[in-house]
Amino acid sequence: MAVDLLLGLQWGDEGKGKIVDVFTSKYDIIARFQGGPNAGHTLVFNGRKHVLHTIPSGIFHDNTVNLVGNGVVIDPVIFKKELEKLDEQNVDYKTSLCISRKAHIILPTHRLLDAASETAKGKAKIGSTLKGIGPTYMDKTGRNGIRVGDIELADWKDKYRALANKHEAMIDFYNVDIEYNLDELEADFFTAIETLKTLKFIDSEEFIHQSQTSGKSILAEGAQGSLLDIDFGTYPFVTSSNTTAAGACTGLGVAPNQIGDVFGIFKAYTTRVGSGPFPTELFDKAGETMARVGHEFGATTGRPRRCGWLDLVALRYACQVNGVTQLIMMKGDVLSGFKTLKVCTAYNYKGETIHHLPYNIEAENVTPIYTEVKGWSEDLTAMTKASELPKAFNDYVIFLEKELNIPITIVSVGPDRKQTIVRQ
Ligand code: 2SA
Ligand code: MG
Repeated sequence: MAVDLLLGLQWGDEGKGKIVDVFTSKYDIIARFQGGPNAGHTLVFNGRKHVLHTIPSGIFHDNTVNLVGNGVVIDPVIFKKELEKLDEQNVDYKTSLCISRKAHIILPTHRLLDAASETAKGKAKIGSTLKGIGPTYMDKTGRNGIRVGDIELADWKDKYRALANKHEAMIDFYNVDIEYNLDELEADFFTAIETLKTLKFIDSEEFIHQSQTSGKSILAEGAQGSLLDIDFGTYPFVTSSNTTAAGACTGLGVAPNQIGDVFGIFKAYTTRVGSGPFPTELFDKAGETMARVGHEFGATTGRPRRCGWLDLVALRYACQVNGVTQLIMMKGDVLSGFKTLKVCTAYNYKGETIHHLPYNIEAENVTPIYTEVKGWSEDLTAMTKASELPKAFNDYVIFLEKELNIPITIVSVGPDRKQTIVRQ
């Protein structure tokens, strides 16, 4: 069976966790393929909020296998904390959670290097989540990393020591003020490694292949968003993995011709956390309203998210790069009460009107060109059927479908599992 993908099309925080949770009953396996504890996937059900970082969002369903794929980077300390939260809720993950032996491990010194690098950059910092993501992927591509499979081997601590020593020298090289006690960090790390070892480590590409052959349905769950992709995002203000569809192939071992539906998730407006260009960013009341009503704070770091109008130039680009087959629009409820809504349909790029994403989208080169559409005043949050949605809301959705030429099959009108409306 083909593997379906669920991907964020903007700068992350589109609501992937919620939709994976809603979709899970349709799939046998949910698999994460990139990123790590920089992700914050929020799920709300039975009146409770759950935030996952590394563990796939299918974990709250019985009978679903949750795979942490080879493309993911794992911080054992954060992973242990996530497991403890699941323990508190009596979630039995011993049989339903498995980890690829080829996933890379985030060391305490990777986190320190992330902090040192960001501090050294000063104003030019990426605004990373400081979870050690960049340095861990650097060691992966530099062929120095430690993988989950390594910790099953007798001599892995020698490799660890050599790498941690090198990292310490690199931290010194940055020559920035970073206080840390490596002995304490390592004590936590090695305890967490022992917890990790109690879980099921597998050769995940083989598992995926066998599952496909035996007719199991698989959903690959993306983290962050397409505009944070290391290749196609707003480099250097990106994360260090491929967040786009191709990342699912390399991060799980799925062949490109085995990809089925590609569900693309976007917010009815745009947000970004961390530094980097954001053409439709708002610095006025409208932006403040989106942030306040939409509770726009990072699920991992708590940082306030920057807000702005929907950018169709960027969204069209993300749809192209990912081969999106169905769109899911989130947070339409947040826009209730705006008399008119603006949608960016083109850019003025150095005086010329363009419809594609240029190499450089910094404010000095790009000014958004907006189309205004009518807003709606109705509260959408209690609506459960497509027939209840107000006309102006439907017109907004239809306008976007026409611009993007892809159907918007689901709209979400609130954070709860139940606040999800299938349109067609
Ligand atoms: P990193 O930590 O090296 O991956 O950071 C590099 C850039 O990627 C951004 N990034 C994110 N943007 C949105 N959401 C993310 N996850 C968390 C959430 C973020 C949080 O769900 O809210 O809590 O702050 C995420 N992860 C990485 C990051 O802001 C940098 O711009
Ligand atoms: Mg998030």
